[in-house]
Amino acid sequence: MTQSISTHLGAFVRAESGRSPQDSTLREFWAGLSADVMARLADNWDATRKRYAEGRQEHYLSAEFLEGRALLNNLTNLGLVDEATEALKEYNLNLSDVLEEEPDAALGNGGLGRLAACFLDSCATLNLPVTGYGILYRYGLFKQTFENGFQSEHPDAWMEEGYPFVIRREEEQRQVVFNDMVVRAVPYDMPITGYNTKNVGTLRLWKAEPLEEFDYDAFNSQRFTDAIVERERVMDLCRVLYPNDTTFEGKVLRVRQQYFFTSASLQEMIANYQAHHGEDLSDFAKYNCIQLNDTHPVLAIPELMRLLLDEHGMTWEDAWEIVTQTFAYTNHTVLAEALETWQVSIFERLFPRVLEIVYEIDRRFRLDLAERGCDQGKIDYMAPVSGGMVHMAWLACYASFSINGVAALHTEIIKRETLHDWYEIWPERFNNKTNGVTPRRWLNQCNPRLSALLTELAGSDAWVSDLDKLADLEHFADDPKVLGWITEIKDANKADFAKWIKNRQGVEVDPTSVFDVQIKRLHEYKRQLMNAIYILDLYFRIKDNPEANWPKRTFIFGAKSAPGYVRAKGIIKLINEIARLVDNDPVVSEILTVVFVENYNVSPAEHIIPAADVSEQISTAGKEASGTSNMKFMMNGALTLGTLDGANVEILDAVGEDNAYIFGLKEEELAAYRAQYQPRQAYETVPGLKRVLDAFVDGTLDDNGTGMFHDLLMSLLEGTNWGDPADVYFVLADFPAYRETRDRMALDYADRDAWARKCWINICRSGRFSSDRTINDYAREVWKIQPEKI
Ligand code: Z2T
Repeated sequence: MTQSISTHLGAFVRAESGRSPQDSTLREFWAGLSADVMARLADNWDATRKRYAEGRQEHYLSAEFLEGRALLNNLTNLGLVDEATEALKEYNLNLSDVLEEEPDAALGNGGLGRLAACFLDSCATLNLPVTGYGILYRYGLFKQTFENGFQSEHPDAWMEEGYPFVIRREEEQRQVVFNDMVVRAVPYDMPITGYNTKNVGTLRLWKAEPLEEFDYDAFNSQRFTDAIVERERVMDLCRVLYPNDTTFEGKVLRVRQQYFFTSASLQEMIANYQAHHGEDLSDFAKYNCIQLNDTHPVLAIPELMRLLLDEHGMTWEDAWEIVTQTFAYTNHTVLAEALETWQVSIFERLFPRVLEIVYEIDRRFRLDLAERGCDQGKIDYMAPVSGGMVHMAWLACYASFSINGVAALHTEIIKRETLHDWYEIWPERFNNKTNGVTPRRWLNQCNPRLSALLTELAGSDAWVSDLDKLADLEHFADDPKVLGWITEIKDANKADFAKWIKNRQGVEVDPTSVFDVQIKRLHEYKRQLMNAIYILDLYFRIKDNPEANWPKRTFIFGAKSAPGYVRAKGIIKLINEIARLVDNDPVVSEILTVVFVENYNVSPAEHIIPAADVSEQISTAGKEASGTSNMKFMMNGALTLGTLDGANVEILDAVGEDNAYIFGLKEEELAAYRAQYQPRQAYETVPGLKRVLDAFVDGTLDDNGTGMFHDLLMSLLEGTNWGDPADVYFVLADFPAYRETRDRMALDYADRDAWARKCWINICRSGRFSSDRTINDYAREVWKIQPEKI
C-alpha cells in the first residue's frame, strides 16, 4: 500500500464507527488510523515470520510484556508521522490528541515487563530472529486512584473496547492439558516494528479458551449450567496479571498461567522445527534457544523434557542434552521474598507427569552432586525438590547453559551470595548483561525537541538506532549556544508537563522550579520513604527560616503498590499527606510542590521523564538489581541522585563523579554497618530527624486512624514481629548523606549553564544503556543468532 494516509483514513474511521468521520469520536479515529497501520505492515510482518521460521531463532519467554502504547511507535517506524498529522488536520484533529486515546497495554508490573518490551523493540530494529511469548491477560495491571490519599485499585480491561494491534491466529492454536482440564491456547500476535527496517517481529500472547463449544442438551439444565461454569473456569486462566513485582505468591492460578503459556509456546517451537527440519528432533537446540525471563517460565524446562520423552519418544539422556543446550536464565532480583517455590502438592494436582519429571531431574541432580563430592547438606539445599517444595530458580540454574544478572553489581552479588553454590560448580554459565532501554520510545518519541537537536547537531538521525553515535556530540558541552538550547528544551518540556498534569489532576506546578522525580514501583527497598522524610524535613526547615534562599522545587512521584503490600500503601498515604501539608501552608507552598501522579504507567512516564531535572535512584545498595528508569532519565538529560546500586554504578562509571550525585552506604559496607547500627540513635542525634519522625504520629499528619504512620515509624525504630531488625533498608543511616547531597544539588541547579553541561555529558554518554547494546550482547554471547534482514 503506497497511497497516503489521507486517502484511506476516512474509510478506516467509517469502518470503526459506522458513521461519517465528522461524527466519529477521537477514539474511533485512533482505531481507524491503527487499522491502517496494521494493513501497511502486514506483508512485511508475514515475510519476517516466514524467514525467521527457517533458521536459528531465539524465543523470549516472559510472563510480562509492558508494551504501553503502540500507535506512535508504529507510525514513527513506518515513517508515517507527518502523513498522519496532515491527514488528521483535514478533520481538524491533532495527532497527539488521537494518540492520547490509546490505552496502555500494561501486561506487566514494572521493570521486568518493560525490559521485555524494550528488548523486542531492539530485536526488531536489529533484524534479529526473536519472538516474544507471553499471556494475553484480560486485565492488565490495576488502575490506581487515590481516595483521600489512599491507593485504590480498579480493573484495567484494556481490550474491552477493541484493540487493533493484535491478530487472533485461530489456525495456530494448541492444546494444554492439565490433570483437571484441557485448555485451548489461542495465539494473539502483536507486530513489533523496528526503526529503519522492514523487519517486523512478533509478540505472541496466548489466550485460554474452552476446548470446544459445548453441545450439551439445553433442556438438561444441570449439565448445561455445569458446562457454563466449566467454560468460565478455563477462561479464568488468563483473566488477570498478578500485581506483585518482587514478592512471590504461591497461588494455583498463577502456576496454571505459567504452565499454560510455556507449554503452548514449546509445542509451537517443536511443530515449527518439524515443519522445517524434519521429524527427528535431535537438532532442536541447534535451531532454538529459549531465554527465561526470571523463573516465571521455568516450567518450560520439565515441560520440554515431557514433550521430548512422551510425545516424541526420546530417551532421557538425549532429551536432557537438548534441554541443557536450549535454556538460558535471567535473574532479576536478590530479594529472598521473590524466590518462587511451589508446593509439590500443587504440581501433583495440576500436572503429575511434570512433577514426575521434576523428581527425576532432582534424583539425577543429587547423584551428580554426590559424585562431585558435595556434602548432603549442600545437596539438600541446592536440590530442585526439597522440603515438599519445588525451587524454580534452582531448577533454572541446573538446566540452563547461561545464567545472567542484569547489571554488573547484581551479577557479582548473585555469584557471591544468591547463587554462590551454583557458581562454584558451574562458573562458566554465569555472565552479566546490563539492562538497557530503547532510545526509540525513551528518547526519539517521548522527547521530540531534544531529538531534533541531536539530529541537527549530528547531521542525521543515525543515533536513533546507534546510540553510541551521541559520543561524537560531547564536544558541544563547551558550546554556550548549545547549552542554552538544552536549557530551553528542558524548560519547554517542563511547561508541557505542567499543562499535562494540570489537565490530568488539576495540580499547578511551576516550570521554573527544579523537577525532582522518583517513578517506580512502591517498595521499601526503593526508599520512597527516605525521599518523603527529606521533603518533610525541608518543610520544617523552611518554616524555621522562611527568608533563607530556598530554591523552588517540585517533587514528583509515580508509584503503584502491590494491593496486599500494606506498608507500601502506608508510604503512598504518607506522601499524599505531606503533599497536602505543603500545599496548605501559605509560605512553604510558594517554594515547594509535591505531586503524586496517579496511575503511573508507561505513557505517563513518557510525559514525566523528558521534563525531569533530578532522577531519584536511591535504593539500598545491593537491592535494586539494575533499575531502568535511571537510564531513561540519563538519556533525557536528568542528573542522577543515587546510591551505588544496580546500574547506577555503571552510570557513574560512564559520566564520572562531576556529572552525577552519589551518596550513601556502599553494598560492601552494609554487613559491618548492620552489626553496630542503632536506628534509634540516628533518630535521637541526627538534626531534624526526630521532628520529622514524630510528625508521623503527633497529629501533624493524619492517617485517618489506620495506624499506618505509626507502623512506618515502628519499622524504622523497632523492627517487626517477624524478626526483621529495625530499619531493614538503612533509611535513617543514609538520610544525612542524602540530605546533604540533595540540598547541594538543588543549589547547583541555579547555575543553569553548568547544570546543562552535566546534562549534555549524561546524554552523550548514554549509548551503552541502549537496549540495542544489551541485545547485541545477548545475541552474540548467549543466543548465537545473526541478523536476518528481509
Ligand atoms: C521486576 O520488575 C524486577 C525484578 C523482579 O524480580 C520482578 C519484577 Cl516484576 C523477580 C525488576 C528489578 O527490580 C529491577 O531492578 C530491574 O531493573 C528490572 O527488573 C529489569 O531487570
